[in-house]
Amino acid sequence: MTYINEVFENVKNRNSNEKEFLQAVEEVFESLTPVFEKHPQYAEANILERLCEPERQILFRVPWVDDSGKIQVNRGFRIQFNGARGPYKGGLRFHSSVYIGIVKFLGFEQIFKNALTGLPIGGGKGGSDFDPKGKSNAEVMRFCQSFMTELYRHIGPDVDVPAGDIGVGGREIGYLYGQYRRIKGTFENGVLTGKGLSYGGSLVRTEATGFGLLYFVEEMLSFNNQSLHGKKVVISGAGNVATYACQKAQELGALVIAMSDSRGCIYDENGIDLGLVRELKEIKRVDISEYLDTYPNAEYKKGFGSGWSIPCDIALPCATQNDITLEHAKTLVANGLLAVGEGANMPTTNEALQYLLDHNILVAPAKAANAGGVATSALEMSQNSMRYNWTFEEVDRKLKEIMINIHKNAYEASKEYGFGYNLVAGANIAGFIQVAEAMMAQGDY
Ligand code: NDP
Ligand code: 2IT
Repeated sequence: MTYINEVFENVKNRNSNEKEFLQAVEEVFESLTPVFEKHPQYAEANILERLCEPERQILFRVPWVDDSGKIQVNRGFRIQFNGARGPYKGGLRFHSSVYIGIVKFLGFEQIFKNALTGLPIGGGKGGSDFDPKGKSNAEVMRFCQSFMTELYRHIGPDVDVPAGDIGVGGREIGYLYGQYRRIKGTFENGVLTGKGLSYGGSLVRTEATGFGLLYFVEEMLSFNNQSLHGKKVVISGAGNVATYACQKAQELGALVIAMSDSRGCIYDENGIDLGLVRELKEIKRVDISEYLDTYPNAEYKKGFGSGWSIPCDIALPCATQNDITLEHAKTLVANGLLAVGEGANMPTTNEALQYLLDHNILVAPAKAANAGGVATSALEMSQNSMRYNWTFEEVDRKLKEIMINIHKNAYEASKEYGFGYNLVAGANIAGFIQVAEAMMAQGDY
């Protein structure tokens, strides 16, 4: 058995109940054979087994009082996966599906993504099985305060810097920071990113993941003599990543014809009215199907994943993991798909990903394509350290440069290790080598 297969068997045995984590590990390992052939020292140092075991896993109780006076209990997680390149960095996800396997898959992906940004950040992730849906503002605040009452002792601007993810946006980050400041008695705002502008947030952080995704996709298309102009785009999700992906796609001349939420998808062949989607999902927090009250000629397709049956040139999954299945991939390809840009983390199953690559679809993989969010978080940390703010244009320019650079590094790694133009393999390899080198240099046994 090769070293890589041997480690994967061990990881499977040790984490047999964590299917999302195993999926993420397998996807990375599939790219690494030529790397281990060229660098046998990584196997000698048993880098892979070390990489798959988090440096630290924190699990905690989060008790809080709901509006009726009843005490509720949720689970809190923070996984400090790999700190070889910098303070642990990665978001918090609040969603009823959160368990250790989800946090570990996200943390594992984050290690390589963060390395790809070229900025000094390690990999981590956290969250809770708390479901913010249907909770009052006061309940969300009390939950966030209780969550931070335990988390604060494990994080810090040079230790571990959480941010948002599904279910955690500007409101939640504000409540989390308020509690951190109250407990610590210092204004250490570099401890969280995605903050509001009034207390040290960075311009462009809100838009960064969606904008960065489109900068990356634009670069990938232009490298292949294509462009976004006039392309039909289907986006899944209607949250932070999806809305700013939609905005930038429209600005770059694409026609976004569909968006979705967890219950279904709206299809508007004249082009999605993003202002209305934002009003429904961000302000009113209602079902996306209400889009049809204003645009009765649009179509509503029930069910998660229903958007992938709509013929399009570019698919941008921006909702959650395992959104594009093999069946969806077959339909998309049969309908003439050109490219996929992964805004969400691991939105494509491994079988679907292989099918897309086998059919010469251009794939912008999540680790590379959605790295603009965390890269801008790192820029927020820099600004907090300097106690200074860059302008919107300055941060946006840096974000674009970073995305173009990630594309270049992923392509070059892919070419160097015999994968041609395969950004999935290239991103895995380029990210892995950065982390492996930092671990080797530090001994880190
Ligand atoms: P949000 O909570 O803002 O939005 C999530 C969107 O996805 C909502 O529209 C939600 O619908 C929809 N959705 C559909 N199915 C599911 C499901 N099963 N679980 C959760 N959401 C679902 O999250 P973000 O936009 O921040 O994150 C989207 C994806 O992007 C995630 O994979 C995240 O890890 C990734 N990501 C986020 C970054 C960030 O900076 N925020 C950075 C990099 C990646 P509904 O309204 O019905 O819940
Ligand atoms: O998946 C991700 O990269 C994020 N949710 C953003 C993490 C961050 O620290 O900004």
